[in-house]
Amino acid sequence: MSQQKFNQARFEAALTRQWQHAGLNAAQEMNQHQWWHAVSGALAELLAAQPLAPATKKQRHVNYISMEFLIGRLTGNNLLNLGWYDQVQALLAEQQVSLSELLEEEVDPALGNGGLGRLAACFLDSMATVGQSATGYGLNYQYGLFRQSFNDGQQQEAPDDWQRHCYPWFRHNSALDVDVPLGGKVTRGDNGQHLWTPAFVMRGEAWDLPVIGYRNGVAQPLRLWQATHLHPFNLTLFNDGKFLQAEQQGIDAAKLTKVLYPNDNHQDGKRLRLMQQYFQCACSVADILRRHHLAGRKIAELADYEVIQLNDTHPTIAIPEMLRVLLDEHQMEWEAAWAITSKVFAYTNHTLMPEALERWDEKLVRSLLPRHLMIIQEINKRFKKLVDKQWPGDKAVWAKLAVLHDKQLRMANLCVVSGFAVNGVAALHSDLVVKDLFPEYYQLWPHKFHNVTNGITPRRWLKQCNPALAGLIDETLKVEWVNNLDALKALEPQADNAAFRQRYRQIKHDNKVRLANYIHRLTGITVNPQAMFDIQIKRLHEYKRQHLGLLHILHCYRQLRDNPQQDSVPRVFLFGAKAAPGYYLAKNIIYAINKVAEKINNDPLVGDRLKVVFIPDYRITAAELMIPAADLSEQISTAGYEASGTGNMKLALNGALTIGTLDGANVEIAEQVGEENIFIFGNSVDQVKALKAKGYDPLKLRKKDKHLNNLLKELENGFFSNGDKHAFDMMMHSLTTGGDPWLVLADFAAYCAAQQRVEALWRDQEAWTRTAILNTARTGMFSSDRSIRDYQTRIWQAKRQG
Ligand code: Z16
Repeated sequence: MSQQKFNQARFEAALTRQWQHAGLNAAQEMNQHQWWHAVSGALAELLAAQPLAPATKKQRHVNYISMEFLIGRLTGNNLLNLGWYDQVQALLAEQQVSLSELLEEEVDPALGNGGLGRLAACFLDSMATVGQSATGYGLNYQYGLFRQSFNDGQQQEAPDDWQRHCYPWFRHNSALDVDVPLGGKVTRGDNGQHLWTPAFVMRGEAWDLPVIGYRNGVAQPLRLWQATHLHPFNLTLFNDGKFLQAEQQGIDAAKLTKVLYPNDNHQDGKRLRLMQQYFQCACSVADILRRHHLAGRKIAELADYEVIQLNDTHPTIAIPEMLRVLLDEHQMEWEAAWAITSKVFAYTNHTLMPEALERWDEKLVRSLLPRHLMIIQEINKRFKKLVDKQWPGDKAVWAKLAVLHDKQLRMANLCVVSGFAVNGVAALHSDLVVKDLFPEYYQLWPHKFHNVTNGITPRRWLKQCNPALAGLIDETLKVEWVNNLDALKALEPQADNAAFRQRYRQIKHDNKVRLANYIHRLTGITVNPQAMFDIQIKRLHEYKRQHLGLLHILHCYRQLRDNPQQDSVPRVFLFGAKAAPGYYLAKNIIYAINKVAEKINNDPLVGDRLKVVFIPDYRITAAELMIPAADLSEQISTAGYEASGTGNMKLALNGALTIGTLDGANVEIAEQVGEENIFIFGNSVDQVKALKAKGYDPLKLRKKDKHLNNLLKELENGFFSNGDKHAFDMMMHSLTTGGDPWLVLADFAAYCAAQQRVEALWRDQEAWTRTAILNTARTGMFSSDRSIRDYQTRIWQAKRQG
C-alpha cells in the first residue's frame, strides 16, 4: 500500500462545509476551538470517503478486544501518519492560523488507566502501520479517567467529560447496532434446546475512530461500543400507561458506558463492571460473526480467518459468549463449537498480582448471565476429566486449576483452558507466568505459552513528541527509521562525535526549557533547565515505589542541610501519577510527596539545587511533554511486580538514562543498551523471594541504619506537615510496622548508591550525553512494530495445534 495523496481542493471544500455546518458565514469567524473542530472534521470526512484498505496477504484478521484504549489526542497524530502535516500547516498559515496552536485545543481522550490502555493504542498504530488487518474493540465511555488536581497537596478528582458527542473523529454507523440481553432465566425448549429469556435488552451502537497507518494508505477502525436503550423502549408498559417504568430501561442502559473504572492493576468486582464487560463482548462477538457471514464464509471456518486477542482477562466473557452463539443460535454440537472457539481466542496476561487477577462471584454471574454460567460449568466439568487423568485424586491441583471453585469464577483460568495461546508482556514476566502463576497449565499445554515483549509506537513517542530529535536523526541517517526502528543502530558511532553530542544535548536542553515553561504556567514553580530532570511518571502504586523515590529526595535534602557548601548536582524531581480514588495509601503517598515538595521548594538554603514538582493530571498529553525532557528515568518497582513497563521504553528511546531494578522490560533494556549504560540496583526477583521467605523485618533495618531512621523520623514528627504528626500515618505504617511489603527500606541503600553513580556520570556531561545517545541508538527493538510482528509469527499466524 502506498501513501494517500493530500487533495487540497477536497480538503478546502470539506473545511468550508464544516464552518457552514456550524452556522458561520466565513472561515474567519471561527475561534481557535472551532478551527480545531473544523480541521479535524474535514480530515475525518476525507478519510471516510476512502475505502478500507484490504488485507495485503493471507493473514487472520485480528480482533483486539480491550476495555481500555488510551489513545491521546488524535488530530496531530493522524496528520503525521497521513503525511499531510506540512500541507495543512501551510494552508492554515495563509489564514493566519497556527496549526500547532489549534492542536492544543483537543481534549485528550482518556479512555484508559495506564500501561494496559496505552499499549492497546500503540498496538493499533503498529498493526495499521505493518499492514496487519485489525479491528480494535472497546467501550465509548462518556467520562474517561478522572481529572486530577491538588488541594493542599491532596488529590482531588473531577469527572472527565471529554464531550464525546461532538468529538469530530467519530463516525457512527447505525447499521452496526447490536442488541444485548441481560439477566432473566434459562428454560428448555421442545427439542431440549436452551432458551434464554433475558430480563432486559440493551442496544450497542458502534462509534468508530480511524486508526491510520504510517504513510501507507491504511485506515482501519477502533470500534467503541456505546450503550443506549432500545427504540422504542418497552412499548407494552408505555401503552399500559406505565410511562416511568417504560423509561426505566433507557436509564439503566445509559449508565452502562457512563464511566471508566479508575483502577489500574486492581479488580473491585462491581456488578456494573461485569455488565460493561459483557456488553462489550456481546457487541464485539456479534460484529465479528456478522462480518464473517457477510464475507460469505462458513462458520466452521471462523478460526481460519479470525483471531480474538484478549487484552488481559477483562474481556474473557467473550469466550462463553462465542460458545453460546454457536450452540444456541447456530445449533452446533458442543464439540464443534468448542473446536472453533478454542482456536480463536488468545490471552495476554499483564500482571501476577493476586488483587488484579479477576474473580467473579458465581451468584453475580448467574444473575446477569445465567446461560453463560451453564456453559462455563460445562467447560469446567470437561476440563476436570483431563486434570483427573493427569493428576488422579489430587484435590490440591484441582483447587488451583479449576475454572469454577469456591463459588468463584476465575477469569485467567478460563482463558488458559479455552484459548490457544497465552502470553506475558516481557521476557522476565513471561517466565514468571509459566513458573509461578501457571506451572501446571504449562505441564498440560507447553505449546500455549509465549513471550511477546511490549513496545511503543515511535510515531507518537519520538517523531511527534520530540520533533527536534527526530529531525536530527533524519538528517544523520538519511533513511526512514520511524517504521524500521532498528535503523537507529546506525547512530552508535555518533556517540563519539563531539559535534553530534553538542546538538543532541542542545535538543534535550530545549525540550527541558519547553517543559520548564509548562511547569511554571501550571504550578508557578520555577525550575532550572540546567539541573538534572529526574522523572518518575506512571500510575501511583505501592509496588511502583514512588515512596522509594521520596526517601531518596529526603536523603538529598538532608545532605544539603548537613553540608550546605557542598558542590551538589542540581536536580529537579518530577512526578506524574494518578491514584485510584479508593486507594487511600496511594493518595497518602501523593500527599507526602507534595508536602515534602512544598518544604524543599520554599527553603532558601536549597535555592536552585533541589526542586520537587508533582505535575497534576498526568495523562498522554503531559507525557508527550515530559518524556523528551527527561534526563533520568525512574523505574524502581519491586522486582517481580512490574510486568513490563512501557514508559521505561519511551524514556530510554528519548535519551533518558534509566535507574531501575531488574524488573519487567528493564531487564531487556539493560541487555540492549549494555550494563554500563544503565543504573541497575536492588534485590532481584530471587532475592526478593528469599528475603520474604526468611522473614524480612523493616524495623530491624531501621534500627541498624541511623541515617534512614532520621529520614523516617522527619516524616513522623510533623516537620513536613506543619506539625501534624499523623499526616503520613498510612505510608509510614506500610513502610515500618506494616512489614514493608514492597521492600522499600530493603532497597534504599542500594538505591542511594546507584543515585551516586548517576551523579558521578552527570558531572561529566560529555560522557552522559554519549550514554544518552547510545540509549537512543540501542532501543529500536522496543518499537511496537516489532511486538506486532512477534504476535504474528508466534501467535496469530503460527501453525495451529490440536
Ligand atoms: C495495567 O495497566 C497493567 C497491568 C494490569 O493487570 C492492569 C492494568 Cl490496568 C500494566 C502493567 O502493570 C505494566 O507493567 C505493563 O507494562 C502494562 O500493563 C502493559 O502490558
